[in-house]
Amino acid sequence: MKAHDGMYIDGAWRPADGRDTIDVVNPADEQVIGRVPAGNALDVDTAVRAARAALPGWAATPPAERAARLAALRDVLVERKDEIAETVTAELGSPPKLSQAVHAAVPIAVAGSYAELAATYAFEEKLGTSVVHHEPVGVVGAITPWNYPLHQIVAKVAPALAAGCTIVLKPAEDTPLVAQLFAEAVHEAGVPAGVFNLVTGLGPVAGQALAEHPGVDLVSFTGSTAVGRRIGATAGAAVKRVALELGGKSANVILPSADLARAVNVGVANVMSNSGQTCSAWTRMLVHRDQYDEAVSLAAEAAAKYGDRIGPVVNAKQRDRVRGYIDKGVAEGARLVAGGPEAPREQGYFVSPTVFADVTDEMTIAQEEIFGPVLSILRYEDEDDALRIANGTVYGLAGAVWAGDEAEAVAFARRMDTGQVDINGGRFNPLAPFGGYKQSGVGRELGAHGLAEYLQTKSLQF
Ligand code: TXE
Repeated sequence: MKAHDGMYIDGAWRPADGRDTIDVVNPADEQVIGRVPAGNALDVDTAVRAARAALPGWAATPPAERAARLAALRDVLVERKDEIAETVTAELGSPPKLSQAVHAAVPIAVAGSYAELAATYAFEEKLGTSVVHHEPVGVVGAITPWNYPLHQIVAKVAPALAAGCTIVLKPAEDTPLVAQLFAEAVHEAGVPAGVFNLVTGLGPVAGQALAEHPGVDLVSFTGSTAVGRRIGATAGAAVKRVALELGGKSANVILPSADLARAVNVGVANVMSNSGQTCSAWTRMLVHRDQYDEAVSLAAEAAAKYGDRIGPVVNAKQRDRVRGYIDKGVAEGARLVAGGPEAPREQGYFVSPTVFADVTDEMTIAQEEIFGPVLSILRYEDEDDALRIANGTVYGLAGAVWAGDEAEAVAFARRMDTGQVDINGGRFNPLAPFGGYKQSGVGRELGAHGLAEYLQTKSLQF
């Protein structure tokens, strides 16, 4: 695969200061497919300085022109859609169909939505006798994970560009190639030098240097709760803005009036898609005790059909982590009805689609984010019991409710402590805010709410 051996800083590919490199590995066959530089603190500093220097010019660029650059960026992503999908398949291991339909298509939709929002957003509003200006926060340090590698980048960079911020991106070390492709696209779209900068590197080195850099005004992070907590603490100590998109343990609540077979099948597909590496995945299925046995057999049957078609997980560490949770589920007394413990394969970081029945609320697999193709099915007695279980984790990112009638599902969803709920299946909407209640994070991404994260307000009093 094509890989740059430098960093994209101030509008050009420049040699890295650090001599270290990172091997990019295809998780399906464990072959090295590329090598990128591992940036150090000096590389981060060079990028932040470029972003600071470009800030006044980009912040003063009229929103209509920023919108035009975003529309051009969307167009380049459309032209290079196949290349994006192939790159994500190579470095993440996702099946080609998913790479096209989600990993390439969703960022294109999000870039398009921000091209429109930049043109139409009320950056200035009159409130009584005051005029309020919504101004860019400044230099953004964006740190992204590997699970939806391009989406996670675009969900931060597009609103930041729309707002008039400049950016330094540190993408995940497992998936830097699509980040390099994105930097090329930004360049082709005519975004001025220094507005967007890319530093590839390791989290504890380049990521940490970016999160701690005094020249960064806002850190936007998506990843593990452990790292997010530290980044939040660092930002708090420096009194700087921070946005955190962290883990989830979302509940899929199937009310007795729902179409059970559809709810179970869509629920299983939701967890297995992207090999379970989705922060909003509905990893806990909640079923009424009278329908429990039927739901379990439907779920077991659905999961068995997927096999290795779901693709591998991203690396050996994640595979071992997921397998560790499967072992724990067995040890704590949950009943395996699909998949389960297995020895590492000769090639590829595969984990079989796994379903646990008889999972109870206090089990580790019902509480902790597994981030693999593992579904837990829990039994509830009545609606209040379902709500207690649904709300009974430290997380609150997403969820789903199924019912025969939409109003019944909505009434339940309103009682859930979570940032997003899919009603009878739901569908992706790039304008709807996405983000967590409780320990799932701080702030929102996507749509106008996502744009607001990158703005600060100034009131002019008359
Ligand atoms: O995450 P990390 P990992 C969860 C999921 C998964 C677990 C571990 O449960 O199993 O996290 O994944 C950068 N300072 N999610 O280890 O380490 C790192 O380089 C600054 C949920 O891959 O948090 C990468 O760019 N940055 C999730 C990014 O943080 C640091 C998506 C995420 O990596 C850093 C991914 C540091 N000290 C994992 N250490 C979601 N919410 O979607 C690492 N990084």
